[in-house]
Amino acid sequence: AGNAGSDETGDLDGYDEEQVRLMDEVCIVLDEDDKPIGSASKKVCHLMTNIDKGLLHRAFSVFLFDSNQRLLLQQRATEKITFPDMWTNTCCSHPLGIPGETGAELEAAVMGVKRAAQRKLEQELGIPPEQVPIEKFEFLTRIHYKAPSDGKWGEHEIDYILFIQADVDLAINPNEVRDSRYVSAEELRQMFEQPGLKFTPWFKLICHSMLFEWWGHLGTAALDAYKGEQEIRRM
Ligand code: DMA
Ligand code: MN
Repeated sequence: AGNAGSDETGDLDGYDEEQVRLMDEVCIVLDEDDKPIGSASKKVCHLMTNIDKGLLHRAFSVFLFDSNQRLLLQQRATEKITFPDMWTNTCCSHPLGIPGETGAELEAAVMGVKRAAQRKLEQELGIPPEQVPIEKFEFLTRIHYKAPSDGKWGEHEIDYILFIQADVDLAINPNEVRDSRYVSAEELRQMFEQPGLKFTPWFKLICHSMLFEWWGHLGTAALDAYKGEQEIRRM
């Protein structure tokens, strides 16, 4: 109980105290060409009432593979305000309006999301930053998508797709992550056949478009052709 989660409009009443606190993070607000046009709280950016008016922000999705080409998945914690309990890629979040994570031109923006990715891999999964050095991340492309969560909350993002191949130590933060597992491509395809499992909308979009093609080229020069795409994919 207590008032930690309350605000003027009561949007955050009843949610986990730590997740409510994180709703004060400052996200980067974008125009449709991924140019920063301002900032707004994580809470403001994820309310469907604002998304329905066109509010768009910057995000990233990390796909971490081990040296056996297996992808690390996570199941989001029950405490998450958006998309709780759903299976998804290794780690997702937002670059913040803080030094080092912002950027107007693509090159600076990519550097910013890589720094944010390293920060969140540690916060969500306990991965030591030195095991995921900035220069090991590969930027593939950007995906512009919109997805409601539960009616009140949702996503509307330009999502930077980052690959990294590294063998890491995990120390899961249970406030963020309920479960995790490494999967081969075949095992992930089988998970989609299991009726009880729910997946995040962005992970489904990426799986049903490019993921398996990219994954097939992991660790080979053929992946180079897919890196650093300039065009934003609209989904
Ligand atoms: C937001 O992820 C980013 C994408 C690509 C959906 P999230 O809800 O896991 O963010 P956070 O971990 O910061 O709550
Ligand atoms: Mn978001």
